[in-house]
Amino acid sequence: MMPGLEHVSQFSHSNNSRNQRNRAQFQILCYARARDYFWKKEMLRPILIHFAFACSFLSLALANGGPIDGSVLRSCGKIHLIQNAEIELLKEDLSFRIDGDFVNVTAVYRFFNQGRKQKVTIGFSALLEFTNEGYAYPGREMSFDSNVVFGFAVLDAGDTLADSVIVSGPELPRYGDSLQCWRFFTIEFGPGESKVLTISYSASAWFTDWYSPSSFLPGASPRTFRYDLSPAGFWGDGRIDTLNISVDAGLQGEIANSLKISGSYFLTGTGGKFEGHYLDQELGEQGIIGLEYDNSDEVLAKFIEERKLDHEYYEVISSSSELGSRSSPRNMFDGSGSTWWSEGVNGSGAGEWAEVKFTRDIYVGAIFVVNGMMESAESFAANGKVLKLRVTDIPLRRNVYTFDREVTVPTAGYQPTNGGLLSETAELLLNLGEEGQALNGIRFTILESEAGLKSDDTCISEIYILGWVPE
Ligand SMILES: [Ca+2]
Ligand SMILES: [Ca+2]
Repeated sequence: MMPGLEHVSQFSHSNNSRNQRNRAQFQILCYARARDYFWKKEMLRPILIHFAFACSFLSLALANGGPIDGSVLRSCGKIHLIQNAEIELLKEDLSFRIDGDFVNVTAVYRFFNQGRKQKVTIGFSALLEFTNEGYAYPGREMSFDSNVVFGFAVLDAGDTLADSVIVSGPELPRYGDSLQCWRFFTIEFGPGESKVLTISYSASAWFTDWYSPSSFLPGASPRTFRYDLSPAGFWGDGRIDTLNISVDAGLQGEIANSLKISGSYFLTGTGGKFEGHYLDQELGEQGIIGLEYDNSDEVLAKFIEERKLDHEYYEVISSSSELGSRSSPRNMFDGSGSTWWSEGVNGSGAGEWAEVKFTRDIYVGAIFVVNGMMESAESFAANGKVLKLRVTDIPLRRNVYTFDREVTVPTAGYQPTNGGLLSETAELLLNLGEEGQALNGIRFTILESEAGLKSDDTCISEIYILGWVPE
């Protein structure tokens, strides 16, 4: 169907020469071949308006470790462009909404054709790169319609435009190989016609998460996303009357608090929402807007939800005491921040314990805690929190343990979930490494506590036990 495609696919990026210069040559070569194909088919010359995110290379290398998750989206754009002097880009509203590992991009362009009736082909490009030999990230395939870039749509006055796709690169990509994908849309402009085009898609930020044998938990890297405005300078005289840029980092405190915006545009804002408004801009010189943020709590929360021990392995949950019927130790394992265990003796309850006995020996890899009464800021402040816990197995004889640790309990203060998972507010109590620890159950004994403003009863909202069941 596409004679140019086979031709292009024969080009294989050398494994041993993956420096920037060769990568650039590769892109230009592939583009030249695709462009020749388009020209031979007498399609109009494509104008590639934009869409670029070239992400900084993360060279994390942990001995005996390996990648567990990541994005192969390396960059987009940065290819040869053709000026169309007749069609002016009057206005661009560009917005980025960060959602976990993904950035949702919407660009609304207002064009004006001051020339003849004409068809214009607009191209969008994404460069994907394999960075880990023999390891295709699960669910993150190398393709334009994938978990890396998806939901791509171009609307012309409410109508979705049909597109054609070209993919070039080796059929079986290996470490350092690149895959270039293009999507082309053809738009018809009448003489003197104004047009509003809306382009939207979701793209994964660039990241590589790792594990190491010393940790049961994944190491989350920062997420980076880069977007190149300069190709939009190939419309008209390269200038734009109005440019609006917005970044929405969402209600997630973690992402909004860690977000760094780089580039030549200065965006201001609060509460996770940032904006910039600019007049009469030279787009070709504006280059890249970079976003960098941290969502490691979210990454950990996903891991907690995936690896938390199934309740079918909880035989008995009990405690030395509890404060009435609303403070059962079972409340520490129900996934709710509005339920808690509270010891039931006078004072802060030093020496009181709660335990979960397993139906069989379980390998425990990590334990997380949501300390205090996390129901609301008021109840958190009013009630006691634990400062130090003794974490043991269930003793078969009084005071004889095979596992025994004293742990200082991290307390990050009251953390609203903002509609997210309670596990995002959980703090790490114990990390027992890749090998884990075989246990018949776990007993949590209060050693020290901090009284609340209204009560000295010690409360724990939730405990997550992560591990696996031996064969
Ligand atoms: Ca609970
Ligand atoms: Ca008490």
